[in-house]
Amino acid sequence: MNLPRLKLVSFALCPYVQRARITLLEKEIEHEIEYIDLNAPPPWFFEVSPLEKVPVLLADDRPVFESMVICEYLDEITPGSLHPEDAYARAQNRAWIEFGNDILGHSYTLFTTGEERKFKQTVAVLADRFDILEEQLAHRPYFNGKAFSLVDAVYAPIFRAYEVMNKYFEFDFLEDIPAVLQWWQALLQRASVQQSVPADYIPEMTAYLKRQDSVLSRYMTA
Ligand SMILES: N[C@@H](CCC(=O)N[C@@H](CS)C(=O)NCC(=O)O)C(=O)O
Repeated sequence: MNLPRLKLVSFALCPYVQRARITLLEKEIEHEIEYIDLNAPPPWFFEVSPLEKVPVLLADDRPVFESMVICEYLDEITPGSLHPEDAYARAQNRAWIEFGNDILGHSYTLFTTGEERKFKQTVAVLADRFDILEEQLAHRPYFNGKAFSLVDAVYAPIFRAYEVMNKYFEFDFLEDIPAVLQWWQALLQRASVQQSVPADYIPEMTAYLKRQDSVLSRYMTA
């Protein structure tokens, strides 16, 4: 494979970074990874990231931004595909990826809101989202069955973050979604998923959540 020199500009806890890294690992693509401090990014970061967000992929120093664009770019420049071959199935997968982005948005509110009312509302919204996901899951062990795909790469980081929160807060809705939980476990056992974060992810994520002046952080430190 004659690929560009690839560097993934990253933040250690970012779920959007993780999906790109999972894609790199699944497709066995040689790459470098550079973690930056999002609170004090290096000056060059502003030149390569128009929205000042990670991930950014540098391909022969040319930036590609937006995590799903990065995943699809990586998928396209390497043999085989992490998307289904059938166009309709691919469209469905992309729609469920959008749904995953929506879950991530609400999850961020869950991590950060300091208002009890907003926290409860967000738990209710997420319960609804996970119920919808439960209805949708028709295959095992991954979203499309045996073949791991980009939709799996998107949900694995979500489940990993919930795994950390679960130790401190009981999400009642998790009791009624057995298919999601099976998918969750299958993903967390996957080598690419395990290798997509630094070794200290759990303590770092725990510390990050506790640092927020949020309802969740109060549960975590109670
Ligand atoms: N839509 C973007 C979202 C990326 C994103 O929100 N990244 C966060 C870190 S997890 C970030 O860089 N935040 C910095 C900021 O908003 O200033 C993508 O999919 O790449």
